[in-house]
Amino acid sequence: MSDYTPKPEHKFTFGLWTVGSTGRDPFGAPTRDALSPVELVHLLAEVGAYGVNFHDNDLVPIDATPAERDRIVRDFKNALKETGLVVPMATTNLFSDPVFKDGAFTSNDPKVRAYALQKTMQAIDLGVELGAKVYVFWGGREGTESDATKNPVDAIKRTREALNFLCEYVLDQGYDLKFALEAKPNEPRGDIYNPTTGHMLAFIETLDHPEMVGVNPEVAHEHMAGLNFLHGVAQAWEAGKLFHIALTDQYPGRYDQDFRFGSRDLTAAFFLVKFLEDVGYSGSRHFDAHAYRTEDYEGVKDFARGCMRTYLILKEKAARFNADPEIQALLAEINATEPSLESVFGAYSREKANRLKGMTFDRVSLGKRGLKYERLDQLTIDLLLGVR
Ligand code: XLS
Ligand code: MG
Repeated sequence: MSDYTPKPEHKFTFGLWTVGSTGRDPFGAPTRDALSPVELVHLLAEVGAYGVNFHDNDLVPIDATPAERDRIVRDFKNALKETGLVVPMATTNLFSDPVFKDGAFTSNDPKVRAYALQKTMQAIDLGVELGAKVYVFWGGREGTESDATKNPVDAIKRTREALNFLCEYVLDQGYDLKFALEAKPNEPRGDIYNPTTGHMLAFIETLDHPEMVGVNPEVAHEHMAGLNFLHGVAQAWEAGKLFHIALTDQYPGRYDQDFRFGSRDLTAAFFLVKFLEDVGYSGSRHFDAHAYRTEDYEGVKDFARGCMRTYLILKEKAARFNADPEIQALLAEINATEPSLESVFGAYSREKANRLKGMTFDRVSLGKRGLKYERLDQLTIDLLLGVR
């Protein structure tokens, strides 16, 4: 029996807002009393997490006085010291307060846009003070219900201007901090700009400092859009842009369910974990989900333990997949090379193009060949179901 105990080297993190969720939803009041940030740090330490992330206002209320801020930060730092938890990531709440009802960086009101910049700089200072090396931007309110209200090109330009400004701020302060942009197609806005990781990746290349900016893909958000999460993550990784990742679970086409990691689509979770482990992703495994509304705080601990346990079980399954002789033999067969064709691949040359044009391919027999993918997939399922 393997040991599925979370350890610091697994880099399992949770947001204050995740285990701190009180179970409020659009149709119902909280089912749990709010815990303080210090209590949440102790809860996370008890379940074996490595780190804790926060929005500025998860820690310091939006209307706190400077003296209150200092006391809260001091208490939080003490809790971190007592428990050994670290803060790898921080972010800004640019969505809860009514001032952001029409967005922050994309608001039509210049006063709101300026306030959003001010609030984000202060939140960056707070995150850096507590040790964050990654700063997430999730533009929950950066969108519309009616496209009569906002010009989408203006929205993109405003977002770019804000991120360029904030990159320069980080450089000017000499902070060691990278930005990770988190996409979501909708909720709380009817539609949110840059709705998928793919949109974000394209947008990043238009910034003044693309090297400082990557993505924070979230399982639930891509599944809401009906997309294959692994493919978006792989594209981000291949582009050197996977700065952070948000692990949840979600049925496609629904509201943002943020279920316990691996609780809905085990196969997708398996291939995701296998990918992260195989490529050697070294960032946080951040669980951006929350416990069912039916739970008390014992249930919240069950939720948090479950996220980490499932990750570790799937990590073990990935190692088995990689060591399984039958699976590996099939993969070797599927990926067999064709020495006679190697010289036509790679960089273009006119000579190669002419050679390729002169070749004959047996299209019909190529089309008839069975690829054994059914067998490979069933072996994977057997392995996942524990009968292999
Ligand atoms: C909400 C988002 C949010 C971000 C951080 O859907 O997932 O929690 O991760 O602002
Ligand atoms: Mg998230």
